[in-house]
Amino acid sequence: MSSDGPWWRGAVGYQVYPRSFADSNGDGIGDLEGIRARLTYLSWLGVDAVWISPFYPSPGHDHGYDVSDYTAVSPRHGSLDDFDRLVKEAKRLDLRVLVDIVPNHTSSDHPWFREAMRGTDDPKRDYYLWRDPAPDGGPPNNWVSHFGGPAWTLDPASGQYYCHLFLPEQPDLNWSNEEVRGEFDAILRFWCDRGVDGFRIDVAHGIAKDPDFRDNPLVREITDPVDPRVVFHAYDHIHDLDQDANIEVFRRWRDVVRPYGAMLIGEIGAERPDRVARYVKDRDGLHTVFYLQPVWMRWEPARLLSKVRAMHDLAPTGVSWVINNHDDSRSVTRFGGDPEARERSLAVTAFLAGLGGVPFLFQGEELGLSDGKIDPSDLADPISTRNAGATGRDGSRTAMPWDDGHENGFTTAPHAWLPAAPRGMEETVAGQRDVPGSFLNRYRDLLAIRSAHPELWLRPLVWLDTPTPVVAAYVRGSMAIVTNLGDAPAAIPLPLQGWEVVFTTRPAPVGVGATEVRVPAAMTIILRWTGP
Ligand code: TEU
Ligand code: CA
Repeated sequence: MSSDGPWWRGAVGYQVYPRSFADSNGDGIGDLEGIRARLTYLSWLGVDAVWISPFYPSPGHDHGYDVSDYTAVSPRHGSLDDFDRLVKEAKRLDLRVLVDIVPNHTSSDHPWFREAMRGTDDPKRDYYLWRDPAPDGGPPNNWVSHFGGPAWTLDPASGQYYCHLFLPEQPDLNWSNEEVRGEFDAILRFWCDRGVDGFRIDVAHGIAKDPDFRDNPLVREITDPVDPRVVFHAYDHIHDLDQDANIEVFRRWRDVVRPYGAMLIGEIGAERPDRVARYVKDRDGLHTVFYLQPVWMRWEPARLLSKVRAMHDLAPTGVSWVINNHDDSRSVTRFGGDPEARERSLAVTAFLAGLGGVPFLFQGEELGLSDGKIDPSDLADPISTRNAGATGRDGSRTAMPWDDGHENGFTTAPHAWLPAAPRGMEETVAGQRDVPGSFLNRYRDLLAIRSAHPELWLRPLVWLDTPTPVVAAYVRGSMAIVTNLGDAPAAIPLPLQGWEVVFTTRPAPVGVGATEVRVPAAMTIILRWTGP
């Protein structure tokens, strides 16, 4: 990391899904104390910041993304004292802590919603989005929930519908209400005062809604009515997502966190890079955005490279780069599911590592994990439990494999909250940590190289011409990153003579000639110019 500029300049983040990281008290559910005890591992790995997915009180219909109290810790995951201890240990290790803030919706168990349900005159009624039925008595418009069915549920007592872009148990807040805005200012300050270094903002692109609640246009045929994501993506979400008013809210948040030096990272689920870039381009709202296209993709290397390049060029320091998170299949599974897919994942990560912004790993990505294997009767994600036959998000959420003991060292309970097939020793931290050249050590080496060469994020980036769209290369100062995501070796022309290879994602020989470099398939290399 550099001492110039904000703390996150040059940093690398790591996402912890708290339910599945480490269980300290043997109840099968990961907790804050489990995370605290493993921070030395993250420090050894070389990450700078840890983003912890929600650990707040929650009925758990969406595994914590249905929050019933924004300023407390769920007993399921520990206590505020545990949180304070975690922050203290993080500071000792020079790690930053980011918490996940869920402003689009609360849990239906949140006291605000319980009050709002008392009737149309309740002072909290306007904290949420209520509409009268359509003339036929049905939902007020055609908006659909991400998790299946309409985005509206009828409250029989008042005869009105409330809006929910996710589960009926996740009613959407009304962000045009000034009091709602004030509540969140206080929530952000609460966590900043407790020592957090920033926030990952859930569904940041969804909080404001069209004031007239107009229908979204249907733009694609609904090919699979069982899969809520197929249904959701058949609409162009011009009225329920990505409204201009979102950006205004984040300008206000920027003012709230400025005195603390805290970072705002938005989860922006928009598809087009120009729409995503809007949230960071004026440098007065969010600091960075998650660009999710690489998390949603199967192995389409040419498309991946062109999307990423477009996103980078629109926001050269404004992207938190990810290829994995808790919402989709792991990249190793999406990229083919075999050992070669692991190489593809690491090659993509190394390519992203020099693009500026803040790269993030998702727990277990550094081990080269593919999706966990779960018995269909144990599936827990509402996408599968509420839509028979749909593939949910559980595959990426199985327990972190620490060693080859009982439940891979995650818990002493008979099994984890999300039971899954055990992983072999070679997939665990213990099985890779002391093995030079292991997948884990290659990740660690990549992070060390990045940190040792600040030019990789500080110097201007210049793209190089490449022979095919599955190859990309750029130079930053005296460093160059060349990626070959094709299935065959590629020769890439280099400017100047005198490059030396400082890192390769896989242990394969690289031929550096006078005017070009030959890179094997599914591999990224980092070069340094040492003079002719
Ligand atoms: O996910 C939001 C989400 O579903 C996006 O990935 C989606 O594809 C995009 O918003 C399209 O609009 C977040 C959390 O990461 C997820 O775990 C939660 O279930 C969800 O919000 C609801 O809180
Ligand atoms: Ca526990």
